[in-house]
Amino acid sequence: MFRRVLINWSSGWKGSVILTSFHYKKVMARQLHARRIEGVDKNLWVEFTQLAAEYKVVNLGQGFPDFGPPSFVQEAFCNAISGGASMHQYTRAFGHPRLVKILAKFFGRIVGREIDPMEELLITVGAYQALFCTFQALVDEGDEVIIVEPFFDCYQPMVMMAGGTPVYIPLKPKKVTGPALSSADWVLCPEELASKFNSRTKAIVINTPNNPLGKVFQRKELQMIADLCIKHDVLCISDEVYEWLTYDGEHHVKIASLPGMWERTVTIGSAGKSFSATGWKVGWAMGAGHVLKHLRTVHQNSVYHCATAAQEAVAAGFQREYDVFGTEESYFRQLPALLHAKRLKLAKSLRSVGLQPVLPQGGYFMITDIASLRVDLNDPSTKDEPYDYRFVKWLIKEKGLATIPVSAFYSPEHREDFQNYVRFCFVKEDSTLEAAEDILRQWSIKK
Ligand code: IK2
Repeated sequence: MFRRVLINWSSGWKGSVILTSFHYKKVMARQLHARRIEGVDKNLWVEFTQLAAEYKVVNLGQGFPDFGPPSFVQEAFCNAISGGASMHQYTRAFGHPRLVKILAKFFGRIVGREIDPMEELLITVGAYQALFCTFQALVDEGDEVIIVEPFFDCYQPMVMMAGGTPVYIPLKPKKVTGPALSSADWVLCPEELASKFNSRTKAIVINTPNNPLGKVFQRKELQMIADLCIKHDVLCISDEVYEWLTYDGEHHVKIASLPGMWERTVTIGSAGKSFSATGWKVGWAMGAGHVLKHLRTVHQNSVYHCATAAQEAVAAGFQREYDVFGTEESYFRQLPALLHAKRLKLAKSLRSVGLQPVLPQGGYFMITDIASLRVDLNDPSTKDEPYDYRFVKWLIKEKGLATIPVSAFYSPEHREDFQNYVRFCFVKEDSTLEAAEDILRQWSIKK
């Protein structure tokens, strides 16, 4: 079979060629997709959420609570929906006025400056879209973006889709003898970090508290990053979606609050994580007006607008939290207290079957080394995958327990060094954590 194809060269030449059907398919396949999506087609969450749904599992995989949001935000959502026609129509494209105003007031008190609600905040479809707008708006072809490993997996494809080059710097366990038992033991090497900055560096991405490790960056560590950003005139993208979730007296510090950093930091937040309502997908980007205006350009030309009623409910939630901030009544105090207990419960279960989890200082997750389990994985369909991918698939299929492979949070360069860890989400009902413990125990008895 032959096919005639019309060609329109950029030089101005027009004509046609005849191709065999084999070459025709290749040419058409090459023409169909944009080059910027090459190499970013795989997605961890799509793959593992689907697999967990196919099998009947106890799900400690993806990071969402299996309990609902607090009643005051649920009521706020119901009130918004029954509150009149305007709640069902478009609101301001860059953020519902009530929401940006209360966020400006709320975070203004934390960063110790007046925040302009209209210029310095952008409401997005979850933190995910805030990240997308940030990378699209600020990263150009040829720019380098430093990413601290382990990292929330979407940073890498988002940098690449913007035409940038990711440059990685891994957190490494401090103690070289014996396993690291706290996320605090995982640190950046100052010299190695400094060596990553050069004239092509546009931005650095940090995530505190970190997903998947649970590290909460200390003021000293943030100051080291801030000094390098200022010295090299580099932006900082600070993903702080777990900002309320710190344990054992740890304290979350916003890098934007350090001297000289407000002007160069985009801080990313999530109402889904703040109020245990991940399905609402309300997030935000916050930063200086001269930076945020570029994010608005991407937003207005892509998503344009986020659900009005969800924004209204989140605004009511933040208003309530503003009024009770720092008191026992505050959800931002109650949630970490609840999760602290769940985190200890999960750590105890993992230890009871001989595992040594890395105790997180913050966030939703706990990672543990699985090398000691010595599972003989003989599924030929996964033989070319990293060990943790194969292990997690086996655990889902054979034992009915869903977790997430940690090497997915590393660059291809460093993935091999971290393929003996898996991540557990502990933001689950106690009954779910107990069901997971039962699975682990049954299995360890049989071994
Ligand atoms: N940034 C980080 C660090 C996140 O963890 C998330 C949500 N992750 O949840 C998936 C998982 O790790 O199991 C986001 C951003 C996105 O937040 P949002 O849901 O508000 O878009």
